Amino acid sequence: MGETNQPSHTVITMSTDRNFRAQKSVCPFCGVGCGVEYSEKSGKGTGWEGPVNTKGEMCPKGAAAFDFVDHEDRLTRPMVREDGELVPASWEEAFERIEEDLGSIVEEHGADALGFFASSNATNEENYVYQKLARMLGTNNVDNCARLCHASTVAAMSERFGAGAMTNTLDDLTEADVYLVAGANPAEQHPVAFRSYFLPAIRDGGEMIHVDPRENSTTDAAGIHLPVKPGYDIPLFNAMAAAILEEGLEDEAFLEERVSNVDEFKAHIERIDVEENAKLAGVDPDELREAARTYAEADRAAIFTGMGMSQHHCGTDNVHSLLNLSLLTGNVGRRGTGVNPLRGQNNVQGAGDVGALPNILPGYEPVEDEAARERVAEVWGVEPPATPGLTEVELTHEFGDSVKGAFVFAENPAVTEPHSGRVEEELQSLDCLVVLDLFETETAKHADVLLPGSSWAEKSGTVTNTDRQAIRMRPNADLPGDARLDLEIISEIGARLTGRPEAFDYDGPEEVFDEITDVSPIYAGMSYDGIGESSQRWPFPEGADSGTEVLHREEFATGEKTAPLVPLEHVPPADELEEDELALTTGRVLQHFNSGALSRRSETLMRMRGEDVLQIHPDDAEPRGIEDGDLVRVENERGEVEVEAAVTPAVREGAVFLTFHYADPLTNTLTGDALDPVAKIPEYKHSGVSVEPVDG
Ligand SMILES: Nc1nc2c(c(=O)[nH]1)N[C@H]1C(S)=C(S)[C@@H](COP(=O)(O)OP(=O)(O)OC[C@H]3O[C@@H](n4cnc5c(=O)[nH]c(N)nc54)[C@H](O)[C@@H]3O)O[C@H]1N2
Ligand SMILES: Nc1nc2c(c(=O)[nH]1)N[C@H]1C(S)=C(S)[C@@H](COP(=O)(O)OP(=O)(O)OC[C@H]3O[C@@H](n4cnc5c(=O)[nH]c(N)nc54)[C@H](O)[C@@H]3O)O[C@H]1N2
Ligand code: SF4
Ligand SMILES: [Mo]
Repeated sequence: MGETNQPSHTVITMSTDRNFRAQKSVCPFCGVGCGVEYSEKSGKGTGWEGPVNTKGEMCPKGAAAFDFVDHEDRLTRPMVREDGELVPASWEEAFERIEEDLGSIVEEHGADALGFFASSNATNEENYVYQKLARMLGTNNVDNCARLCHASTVAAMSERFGAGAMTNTLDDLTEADVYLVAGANPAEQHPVAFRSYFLPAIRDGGEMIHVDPRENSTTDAAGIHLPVKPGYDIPLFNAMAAAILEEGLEDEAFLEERVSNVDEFKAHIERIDVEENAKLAGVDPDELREAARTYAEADRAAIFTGMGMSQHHCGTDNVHSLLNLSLLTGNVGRRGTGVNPLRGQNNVQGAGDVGALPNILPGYEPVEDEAARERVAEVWGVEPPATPGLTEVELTHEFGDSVKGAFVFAENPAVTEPHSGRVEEELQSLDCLVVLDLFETETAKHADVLLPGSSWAEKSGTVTNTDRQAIRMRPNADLPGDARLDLEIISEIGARLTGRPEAFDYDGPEEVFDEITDVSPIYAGMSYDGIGESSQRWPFPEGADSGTEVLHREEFATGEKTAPLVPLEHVPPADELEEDELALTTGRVLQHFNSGALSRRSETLMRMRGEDVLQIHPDDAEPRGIEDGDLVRVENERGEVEVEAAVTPAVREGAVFLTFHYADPLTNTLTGDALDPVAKIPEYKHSGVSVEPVDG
């Protein structure tokens, strides 16, 4: 299987000559989806002129994308746990152990006693075969870390617009006059999209409004910054809606034609006091009004939304509050407008598209839909189960109870799920944990079977980027040691566990992609060859010439002409702040990536940004006797971490900020169990903590 990879061989030590070569592939990091390939000259990643980075642009992570590929920590042979220790094993021994251990759990307790963690870091083909494996075994317990990411955005947008994805494309968004960026920091997290698409438009006269408790590199480009208190976005956006209605800036014609529930919404918003809500949200009322005017008066205004909105226990309602603004002002269904979630990893969009979610089949067809299940059954020979499975954090919480065994593919929940102390105990309580990764991660330390997979640089397949473009990856290196292709490993496990090898007998990713186009209506018109060295965008129905760029033009993807306005109330954060406590919010920096499994293994990136620091405002530091560079203890009832303080007015007073890129300090020790009731996304962006000097 695979285009130019060797079949797996028995070399145990890392090969020094991995036959690195340049072939057009896709950056393994963020959802922008830049074309990256190996450079003979530098031994680093270099950009090719891809569908998104059309001039070959890249950020520092793209250049460092090969650093971890031949890192000495790479797993090069399977390991199985014997007498408490992970010891080397042959592939046959590892597969037999999985067959026996996961197989006997299914026999004894049923397939719902297993949990399958799919991966936003892996290709469409790998995720598709992975969810097929779970569903053919008889469980919908399959999810990916889109759950921790934009699950709330997808829930709100699917409900009202009928599609949980960017309404527009990076290209047409350069035509926007105003960018409202809420809870996102694209200058650091989506650098090429920011620098090549938005920044030129802003320099050309576009205006940016940034809603973020911190000033960061994105704020530098913003004319208006609303430093909202973490967790107080609904009062803020309700107040913007109220200011728009007070000043008569709504788009009456659009409301008439394309929007429902207008009167009820107006009645709700009329009761809102702009000044009071601004105060509650911690922002200046005049600036809030100015932001409302700027957004509503623009000919084309586009919203970008990120983790600051989605990762709250009211994440779905947070996003609803943005959808209200776009509908109220007629900013949807046209170029340069819409509501645009900037997606996380290079394939978080695709992992959901191909069905690695517990409630939907490939193409976002609900598992409860009998016709959709029958369509899938025609291709698989087995009908998927009809009841939605458990979501990622729910699954972890069931470990040791109803869920006895788990398969974790290319995720590192021991670092990235909330309330790490609890996660660690839960991982430990499984009868069998199978991990497929590149490294012996913090999660892999709990594995009973640890499988050495293929990195981005060794595989072929497709990934779907933030603006819905499927792009192809091609191998730039041979596999290290005895490692195998992820697709081959998942297919082998599928064949063995389901006892239906014919359903997992693929001649490489192209054949899998063909099956995806058979099963998933939104990919139906695409083809592997058609993508070639370019891209294809969904929705791409059978028989169409190309995919759709701007969604919801004449009607919404729900099939309705109108979408409703939704009245919303403020939802207080789950952690009530006790006296002296500060609101901890968490997030990212340019040089690191998620659990750090990859970025912490790049010398270049580590040199650019070493240890983690706690951002704290001078007015919060001073009374606590904290000075810049002091070691501080950050603590709550769930645990504590020690970290250096960076005293800076960049973070608003009352809030502190940590990244979650390190196993030490393990930031998620402090985050809590609260989940959004609809999307089941954790509240990563608000935890009550005390902060004090370590020697104080
Ligand atoms: N360099 C880098 N790039 C990445 C990643 C990475 O780890 N490193 N990860 C990728 C992934 S998986 C994702 S999901 C994306 C995420 O990309 P972003 O959404 O940009 O990620 P975050 O930094 O988590 O959060 C964005 C901003 O939300 C702000 N914020 C915190 N709390 C609140 C709040 O209550 N309200 C509001 N309005 N804002 C708040 C934070 O201060 C932060 O600046 O990035 C992707 N790209
Ligand atoms: N406090 C806090 N926590 C958060 C967040 C936050 O903002 N704050 N953000 C959340 C979000 S948005 C996300 S997306 C999650 C991310 O959570 P995770 O997905 O758990 O984090 P990653 O570091 O991306 O994990 C990727 C793992 O896959 C492995 N890997 C990478 N590529 C491959 C491959 O091709 N094959 C194989 N076999 N393995 C591979 C890597 O070695 C690594 O162990 O974290 C969440 N956690
Ligand atoms: S912007 Fe994203 S996709 Fe592009 S090089 Fe940087 S991390 Fe990779
Ligand atoms: Mo994410």
